[in-house]
Order: sequence, then structure tokens, then C-alpha cells
Amino acid sequence: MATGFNAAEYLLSAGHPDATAVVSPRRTLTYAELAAESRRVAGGLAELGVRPEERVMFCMVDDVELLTGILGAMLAGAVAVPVSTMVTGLELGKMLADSRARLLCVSGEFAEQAVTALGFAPEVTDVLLDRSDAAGFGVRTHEWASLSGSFRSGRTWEDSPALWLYTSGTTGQPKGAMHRHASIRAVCETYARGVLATTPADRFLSVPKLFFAYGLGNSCFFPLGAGGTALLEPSRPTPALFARRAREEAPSLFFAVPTFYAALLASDVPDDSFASVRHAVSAGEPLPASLFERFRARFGLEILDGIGSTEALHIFLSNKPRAVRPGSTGVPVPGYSVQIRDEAGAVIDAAGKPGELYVAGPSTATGYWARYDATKHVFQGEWLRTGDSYVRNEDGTYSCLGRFGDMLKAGGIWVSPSEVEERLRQHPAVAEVAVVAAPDADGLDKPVACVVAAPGFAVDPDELIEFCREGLAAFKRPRGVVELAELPKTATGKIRRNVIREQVRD
Ligand code: 3SK
Repeated sequence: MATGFNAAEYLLSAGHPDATAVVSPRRTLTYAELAAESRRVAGGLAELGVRPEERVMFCMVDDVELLTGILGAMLAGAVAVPVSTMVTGLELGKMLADSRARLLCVSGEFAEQAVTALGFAPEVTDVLLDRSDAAGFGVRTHEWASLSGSFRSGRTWEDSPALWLYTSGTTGQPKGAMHRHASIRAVCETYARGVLATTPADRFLSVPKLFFAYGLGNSCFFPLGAGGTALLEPSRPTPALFARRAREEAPSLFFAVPTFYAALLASDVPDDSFASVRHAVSAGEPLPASLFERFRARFGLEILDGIGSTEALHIFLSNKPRAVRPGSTGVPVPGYSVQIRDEAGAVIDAAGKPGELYVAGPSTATGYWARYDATKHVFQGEWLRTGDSYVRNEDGTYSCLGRFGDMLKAGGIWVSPSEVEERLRQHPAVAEVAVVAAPDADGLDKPVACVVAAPGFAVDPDELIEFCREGLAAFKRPRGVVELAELPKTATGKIRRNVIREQVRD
């Protein structure tokens, strides 16, 4: 018999009604106020015709509206689909069409992308705007403040779909990882409680936004699941902004990606900015030991590096407080098991022998929406294939050696080389191109385009980077361009990416 359970009810009932649940630069809400507002949103969504298990897509800044939107959708039994605000209109349109959402919730800042996106998603009938009254969508529009309707519970179970998170595919076609209501409780009980030992006194400040699985845990699931306080920041993150918010609002837990920790070190923010923080967390890409040491020396804090995935919902391998091994990703989070397997899928027991990392645990997605082959490839029984190359060290900790495939990460976000290459091939100066990861001065991987010039053309790196900025989400742009006389290839004409990677590292 299925057990009735709703993740939003679970999160909204964890804090004392008078305790502060969320603080944004615009508003502060107690748990009682957050619950009332989320219920109003749930009622309003139902009034707009949203039915249980229907998808509601959010392209919004981190603020109270996005938080109540996600909680409201889950309360109504619908599926919350927060998506990146960094994407182009075409990329947003692909996700909208794939999800078959009929309702798109947008912050005024992203109205232009949304208008373009609607051209690719004819099934969208309604747009819900946070504050602005932008027009030109060509479908019915509504304002957040005018949402009303009596709250009706969506009647959900532990295994009901609560949340889809889109992750970029190798071809640039996004895939929606589908998560259950019970998975949200699972990440609160495993990583948040088991590693961070969260309590109602905790105040959570996250650089990664709510639309990333990493940020959604940090700014929604973990603060509310602990009865603590989420500190939301709607603006683009900069070291000065986050150091100021940390000094003014005394977070006890701080979350960022290695690229942001490097930016903090390169900035002149005061060294005592993070004095209130009891744990700083890093995920998204491996944290080099040198960054860990420099951050500890200057800010007096040990960073807990971990790895999670959109498919696992949050962090499943992590360094533990007072037991950090710099340069490693630590040990399995209580509740998760990991294995290292060779290319044939056989488990490698010996320490020091690299292979692909697999993980099993209570928060893995049920699969990708409408992606049979990709689902079969990644979700193998209770095991999830991460695509990361890992090794177990003699002391039982695990270290990342890079990616198994060609995908790469920039600032903690997946980038598909083939998508960037496709864009570059549209430039007249480009005859051939391969995009690979190369480390910057901090040892953090960044996309670099290796280009063979078309006859009669010269390669202008700035122009090519700008060309990518115009046609792709800005984070996908190459950070450098290297001109090559030819691309190394196999006898069958396949580009030898490992050789190119070595060339650009030299
Ligand atoms: O990339 C990661 O390490 C990560 C961590 C937490 C949640 C989601 C992701 C992708």
C-alpha cells in the first residue's frame, strides 16, 4: 500500500511557525507566512487549470516567488520544473516543448527569452509573471499577486513525481531527470543531517541558484527541512555581493563552486567576511588542493568538497568536517554506496585502480522523461552511472580523475562540446573545431576551442568567443581559442580528443 507523502508539506511543517523561513533583499517570511503563501499559490495554480502530475516550468530569479512557486506546485500535486535562467530563448523553448508544460512562470528579467521560447512550445497556454506586467507573450498572462483559489491537496505518495531537473545531454538536447517526493526528504536526512548536522539555528547562503539541483538543496530543501533559514539572493553572484551578505546576515552554512571560491580569493573582500560560517561547501567540479589551502589560510575555513549529480539530486560523496583530505572528494555520504567499475561494468575492488564511479542511494531519479536509451544507459537497477572517472585511495577516500566521456564542466555546469562546436562551425572562419577542457591558472577546467581556419580566413579568438556568446548561453562560450594546423584523428577519421587535451595542457 503506497504511503501518502508530500515533500512540500514535509518542508513547510519542519520549522516553528514563528521562526524565520526565508530572507530575500525584498521580503522576510516566517514558516507560517511561507506555508500560507505556498498554499495560496497551490490554489491559484489549480484555478489556472494545473492538474496533479502536470509540469509547471519556472524560469525565475531566486526570490520568494520562486520558492513559493516550487512549493505550491508540489503541494498541488503538480511537478515543479525549475530551469536555468542562463539559457537562450531557443534552449528554454526546447525544455518547455519537451516537458509539455502548459504553464510557464517567468521573472520579468527573462521575458525576452520567454517570448522566443513560446515560439517553440505551442502547448503553453498561460504565462505567470512574478511582478512585472510585460506583454507580447501571445498567450494568457497572469500576475503572481493576483493568484487565488482555495488550496486543494494534490494527494501525492512517496513515489509521486515532485520535481524534474533538466540536465544537458551530449548532443545539447536537454534531458529531464524525474524525482520523487520521497527523494527530497532523503537528501535532507542523508547529506544535510548526516554530513552538515543541520539544525533550526542554521542560516543557509548559496551561490548556486535554486534552478540547479545543488542550489535547490542548499536554498530550499535543507533550510526548510531543518527548520532553519534560507537567505536568497536574486542578483548575479559576485564576490563583493556574497561577502557583504555574509557579513550582514551571518550565514552558518555557505555553498559555492570552486570557480567562485577562486574568484573570492582573487578579490579584495575582507578576510573576516565568512566569520559566522561553520561549514563552507564546494561541489559541481573537483576542488583543487591548492584552492582549499589558500582559502583556509586567508578566510580561516575548511571547505568540504563533495560531488553530487542532477540524477542523484544532491551530494552523495563528501569530505566530512574535521576529516578533510584536500584534493579528494571524501567518502560516501551515510545512506549511499559507491562502486568503481571498469569499462565492462566489473567492480574494481583494489585501491589505486581507476574506473567509472557508480552510486546507489535513496534519492536517485526514476529516469529521464521520454528518453528510453539514455535512461537504460544511466540508471542500472539500483545503481546510477555517473560518467565520472574516479579512484579509491588507500585511506578509503575517493578522488576524481576527470570525465569518462567528452562532456565537460565550466563553473560547475555541464557543457556539451558538440553543442559549442556546432555553433563555431557556423562561423565562416572555422573549417574544423574540437572543444575540450583545459585547466586555468587555478587548476579549474574551462572549455577551450581548438580551431582549424577555413582557407583564406584568419582565426580571431575574441571574435569567435563573442560569436558563441551571441548564439549560446554565455557560460558555454570557450574561454580560449587555440589555432591548430589540423585536428589529430584516428584512422577512421574520429577526432582524438585525448590527444588534443594533452596538446592544450602543454
Ligand atoms: O555537480 C555536483 O556536484 C552537484 C552537487 C549537488 C547537487 C547537484 C549536483 C549536480
